[in-house]
Amino acid sequence: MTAPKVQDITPKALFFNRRRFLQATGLLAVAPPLSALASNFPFQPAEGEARKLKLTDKEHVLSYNNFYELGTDKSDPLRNANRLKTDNWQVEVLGECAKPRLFDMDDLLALQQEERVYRFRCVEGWSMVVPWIGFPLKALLDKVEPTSKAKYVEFVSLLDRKNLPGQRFDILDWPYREGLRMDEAMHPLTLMATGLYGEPLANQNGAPIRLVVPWKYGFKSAKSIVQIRLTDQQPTSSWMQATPSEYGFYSNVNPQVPHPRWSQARERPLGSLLKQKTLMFNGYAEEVADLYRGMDLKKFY
Ligand SMILES: Nc1nc2c(c(=O)[nH]1)N[C@H]1C(S)=C(S)[C@@H](COP(=O)(O)O)O[C@H]1N2
Ligand SMILES: [Mo]
Repeated sequence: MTAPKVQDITPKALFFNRRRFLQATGLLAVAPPLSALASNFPFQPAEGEARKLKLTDKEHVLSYNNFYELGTDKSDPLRNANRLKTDNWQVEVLGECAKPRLFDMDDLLALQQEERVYRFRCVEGWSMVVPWIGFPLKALLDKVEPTSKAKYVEFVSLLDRKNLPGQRFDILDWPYREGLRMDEAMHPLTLMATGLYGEPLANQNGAPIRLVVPWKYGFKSAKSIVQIRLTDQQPTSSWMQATPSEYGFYSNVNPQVPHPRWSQARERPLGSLLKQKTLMFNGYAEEVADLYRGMDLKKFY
């Protein structure tokens, strides 16, 4: 399989424009509702510099995964993908906010979907470039009106011990939990992804909705999210709980701070035999360095 070219996504761009047209003319009310199962999956294609990054082959992104609920080998999530049940999915947003609420997938897909081509770096040393589709997390959080006490956001993935084979073992303290500081969560780069390569997310990539935080190690990008909690206390992620000396709260990509057991200076892009240098904040320093001004990044790893 080869990476899609701009011309391949043109029909979807047209569909998107049609939707915008319907919105502008007030005709959307009579258009069919959006659904993850719909054959049309409308989004605004990525533009600008990001489009110039060389995309990782879709085949790698769909078959080389970390999703411990579906097994710990890289090939397990694809093999066990049908064990993840995504019907009637809902995401509960609650905690420090004025309007806590349950969102179903139609609510979430109605938030304007756009394509974002991001670098993605796993803490284990491999990397990829993925054309995600989704919406900024900020668009969702704004809907629930966070209070002034909302300093952090906790993400909780699906708990389904009956169906998810990995949850029969205490590899991690299930369900998988991750967290961000409020300003990180509201940052325009922070995405709730619903698709990749022009299609709804495959189960092994965290269907039907996952987080993508491109300047942090991959494990921060929690998959198959069912709950988002606004809190006044820094949440403890599943990885922090399992191995606090190796995994901190921030987990920003930083080639100068080695993992206790290996260097983070270089990475291997999936599909390539050669390694390349890892960039500070995974190449997003210009956008995010200000969030950490004055912090000792060795201490806040
Ligand atoms: N719920 C959940 N989310 C998860 C994981 C997981 O095991 N469970 N693995 C993380 C890790 S370590 C990485 S590198 C990315 C991998 O995403 P991908 O398989 O879509 O490339 O998902 C992250 N999100
Ligand atoms: Mo990872």
